[in-house]
Amino acid sequence: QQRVLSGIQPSGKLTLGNYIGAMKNFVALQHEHECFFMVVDLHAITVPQDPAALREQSEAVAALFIAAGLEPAQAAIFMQSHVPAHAELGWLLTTMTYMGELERMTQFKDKSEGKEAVGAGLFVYPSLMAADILLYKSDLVPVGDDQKQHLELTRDLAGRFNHRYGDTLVIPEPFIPKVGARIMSLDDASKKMSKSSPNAGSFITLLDTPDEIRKKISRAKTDLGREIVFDVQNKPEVSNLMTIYAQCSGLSIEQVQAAYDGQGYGAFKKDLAEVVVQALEPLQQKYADIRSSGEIHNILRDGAERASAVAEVTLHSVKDAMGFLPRG
Ligand code: AQP
Repeated sequence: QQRVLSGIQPSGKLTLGNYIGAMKNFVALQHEHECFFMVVDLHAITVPQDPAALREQSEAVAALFIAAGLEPAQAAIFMQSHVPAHAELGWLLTTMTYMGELERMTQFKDKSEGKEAVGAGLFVYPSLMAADILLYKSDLVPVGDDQKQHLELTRDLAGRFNHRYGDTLVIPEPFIPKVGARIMSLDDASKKMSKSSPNAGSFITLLDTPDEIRKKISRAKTDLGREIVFDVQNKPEVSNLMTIYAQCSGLSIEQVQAAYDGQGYGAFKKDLAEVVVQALEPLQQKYADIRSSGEIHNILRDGAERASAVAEVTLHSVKDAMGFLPRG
C-alpha cells in the first residue's frame, strides 16, 4: 500500500482553495492508501500568530478534516507539534539545504516581499516541509499547485541524503489535481486565493455563512464582456469562478460552460453562490457536531501516536546513517 502525507497550516480560516486544491484529494485517497494528514502548526508560526487564535484555528482545521470526510479509522489525523520528530528532522535537513535553493522559492519571495523584518523560519520552511514528508517515507503528497516547488526541493533533499549517506529516504511524488490546483483570489485572478489575505472579500472560507458567501460572490471581480467562457488567458476571473462552480457541483468545466451559454454574469454568479452554499452545508453541519462533541482531542491523540510510531523509526535510521552516537 502506498503511503500518503499532507498538511494544512492553521494560519487562518480554511478557504475553498485549500478544500478544492488539497482536502478533497485527502478524502479521495484515504481508502486506497495508508494516510497521514496533519495540521502543520510549526509552519503556521513562520509568520506571527496570536496564541489564542492559533489554538482555536488548530482545533478548527482538525475538525474540518473530519467534517470534509476524513475518517480517523482510515487516516491518522494529528498536530505536527505533537510529533517532535518533525522539528528534529527539520533541523537535520536544514543543514543539508543550500541558501540558493531557499532563495529561489517563490512562496518565500511572496511572503517576505516588502516586509522589514522577515523571520528565519519563513526562509527555512521548505526544509521542515521536506522533513514532514520524508519522515513517513511518503509515496504521494496531495497538494495544490503552489506547493509544487517545495515538493521538488523535498525530492532533491531526499536524493541528496541517499547519495551522501546511503539509501534511507523515499523520493515522493506530488499529487496535484487537474482542475482546481490553483483557485484564484476573488478580487484579483493573478493571485491565488489565500487564507491569510488581509482582504476577507478575496476568499471564501469553509465556514462562511450563506449570506457571506452570496455577498462575496456577488462582489467577485469579473472580466470585461459578459459571456461565460472558460479562457484562463483572456478571462481569468470568470474562468476561476467556473472552476469553483465545477468543483462544487461535480460538473465538468464544459458542462458548466454549456449550461450558461448565452447567459450573463448576473445569473451565473447567483447560481454559483447557491452551488457553493449547498456544497458547504453538510460540511458545516458536521463541523458543528464535531466541535461540540469534544471528540477532536481523542482523535488527535490517537493520530499522534500512530504518526510517532512511523516517524521515530525513520528519524532513528536517518541519525544512524548520519553518524550520530546512539544514546545506548
Ligand atoms: N488557492 C489555492 N488553490 C488550490 N490549492 C491551494 N492550497 C492553498 N491555496 C490554494 C493548497 O492547500 C494546502 C494547504 O495550504 P497551506 O495551509 O499549507 O498553506 P498555503 O499553501 O500557503 O495556503 P494559503 O491558504 O495561502 O495559506 P497562507 O495564507 O497561510 O499562506 C496546500 O496543499 C496548498 O497547495
